[in-house]
Amino acid sequence: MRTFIRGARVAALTSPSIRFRSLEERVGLAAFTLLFLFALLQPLLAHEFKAGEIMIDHPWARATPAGAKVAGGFMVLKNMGPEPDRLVSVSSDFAGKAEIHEMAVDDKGVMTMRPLADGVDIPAGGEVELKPGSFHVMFMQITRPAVEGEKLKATLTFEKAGTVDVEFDVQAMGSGMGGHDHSGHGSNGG
Ligand SMILES: [Cu+2]
Repeated sequence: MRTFIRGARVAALTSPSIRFRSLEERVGLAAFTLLFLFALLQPLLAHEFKAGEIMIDHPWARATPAGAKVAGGFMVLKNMGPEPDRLVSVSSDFAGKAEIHEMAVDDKGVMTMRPLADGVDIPAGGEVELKPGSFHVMFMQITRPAVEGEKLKATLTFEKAGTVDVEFDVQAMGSGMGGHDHSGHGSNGG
């Protein structure tokens, strides 16, 4: 502690701009600045979770309008291991049920989506991105809107890596690319 304070005094003497600030003030200011920056950058910061060899990178869901019955969930799944794995199911208190969907353009050029009963493959040493217009988690039978800024707790189950609790950051409705519109799901809940 002694050395630290002596060091701080030297710094104070050699740096005119901070001469009149106490150590406490400066530490407080630094902490405040960091907190402020963190709050500012938070929506952009990736967050990640891990299950065995699988890294789950930045799960996020799109905010939904009032009355919506479904919400899309997205993330990047990275497989650090030598064996292929697979995301087989998702569950969340937020949704009556959740499915893993694939969105693709069929041979008539129409965008369609279908549930993947076996889930989605994550190749050994590779990754798969769940993103708007492609693979996604479909939260169905939701009873309230997903509000921008909140975190939705969910549980992912992998064939080999097992289950892991994650949080989906809810981001603005316009997030992501493309116009993946789930309104067609709403009437029949799936
Ligand atoms: Cu879908």
